[in-house]
Amino acid sequence: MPETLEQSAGRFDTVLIANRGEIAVRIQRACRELGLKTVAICSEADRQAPYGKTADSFLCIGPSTAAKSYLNQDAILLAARLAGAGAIHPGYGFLSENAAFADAVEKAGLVFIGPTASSIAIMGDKISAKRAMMAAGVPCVPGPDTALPDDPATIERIALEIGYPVIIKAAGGGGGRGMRVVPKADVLHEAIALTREEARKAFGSRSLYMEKFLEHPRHIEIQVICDDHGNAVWLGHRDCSMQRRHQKVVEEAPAPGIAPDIIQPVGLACVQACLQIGYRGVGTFEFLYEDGAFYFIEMNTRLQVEHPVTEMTSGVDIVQAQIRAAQGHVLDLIQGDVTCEGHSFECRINAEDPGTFLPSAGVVTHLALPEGPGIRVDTHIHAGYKVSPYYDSLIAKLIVHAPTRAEAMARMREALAGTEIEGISTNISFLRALFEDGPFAQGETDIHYLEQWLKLRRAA
Ligand code: MV4
Repeated sequence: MPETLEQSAGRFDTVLIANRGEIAVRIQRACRELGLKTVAICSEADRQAPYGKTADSFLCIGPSTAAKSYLNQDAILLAARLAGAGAIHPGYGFLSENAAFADAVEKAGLVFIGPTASSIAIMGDKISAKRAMMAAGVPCVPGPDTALPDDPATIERIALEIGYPVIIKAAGGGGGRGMRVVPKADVLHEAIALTREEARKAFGSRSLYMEKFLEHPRHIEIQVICDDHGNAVWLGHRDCSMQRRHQKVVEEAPAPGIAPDIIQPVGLACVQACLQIGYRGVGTFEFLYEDGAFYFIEMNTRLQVEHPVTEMTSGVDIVQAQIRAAQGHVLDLIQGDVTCEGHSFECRINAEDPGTFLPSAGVVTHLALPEGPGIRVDTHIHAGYKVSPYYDSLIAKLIVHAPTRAEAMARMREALAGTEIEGISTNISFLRALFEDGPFAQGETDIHYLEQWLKLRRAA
């Protein structure tokens, strides 16, 4: 007899969390709330981490270097087998967008909490991603959805058709890696040669594509969640323009100043794209937004660092929804149920030198975290915690929610004032200054704003 829906749902009762830090804590909480048992893994540097003590089982899988622990696919699969896990949650970073890993997890008879390996592979190749989006009616940056040919004359013709300035991007890149702006025709071939060589070295593929270069866009994301039964919804949008060197610093939901009737068709097109490619779980569509228009650039097939701002405004627990989708459950909300209430900000608190931005390792000697209505802190640290130099410098996420954007900003100022971290350097003073900035308060900032602001502050 074929499996019924209810029999296929709940395919696992134990989840191995293949990650560390705040997101390991966050995923563990969601698993417990769903009645699932958890398996924590760690590297030697994280042996003392509290997330190990709160899990049902805890295994050290390798040395401190991520390549030998959190990126060691065989060690993670072995740990899952030893601990009796039926599923693996990859979190973000590490193996979360590795199609080969998703495939290996499924081949081992476990559930990968994320989309299929084939969805990950389609979105990992930025040209096939763009083709899928164009086919679904998602607005894209002007430029072909095919790889650049080798013939110089054809390349010149494509650039002229798009119109300078153009940008050359590696199909295997993304997140700001492997791209080069071409202001005018005289440097076109040189730019292509350089980017090809970088792409070959960094991504093992010389495949490139060309787009119109947008000079002053904002970075706006649309969050989707899909089940395995042909249901998908979008949960609203975020503005992630406040970034430095492709590292986001502050995120907010909703993106300020975007009229609902402008973004609605874009959100629906994202949902359509998900249905067309058979997408499962959570996903993020990244757009550039300039002069009132949206342009798709990339899709992220993982849970994102900034998911909390969407949780605050939509009321949906995105991590729980993601796990339930992986269990085979039917999505328990329809588009008509989705609302956006109030405004949310997230500040990423990093252990870093405020002047040089270099990571700052050491022991947290004193810690005070803010609390109160509309304040949430996602963190894995405590007084006495040792911040190791091996991993990302993110040590906490400060999230606020309030009825309006102005009130949410005031609440973040209050939350930042109540945050004290001693023993290591952090970016808290810099975040406090940013929340006093006029243009930011007006919601008038593009993707270049923060770097310009830092330059002015250094000069002052
Ligand atoms: C662009 C662009 C302008 N025009 N594409 C950088 C990260 C990667 N996701 C895509 N990126 C960009 N693509 C076109 N056609 C400018 C950027 C970009 C950027 C995008 C989002 C957030 C911050 C950014 C910082 C510099 C450049």
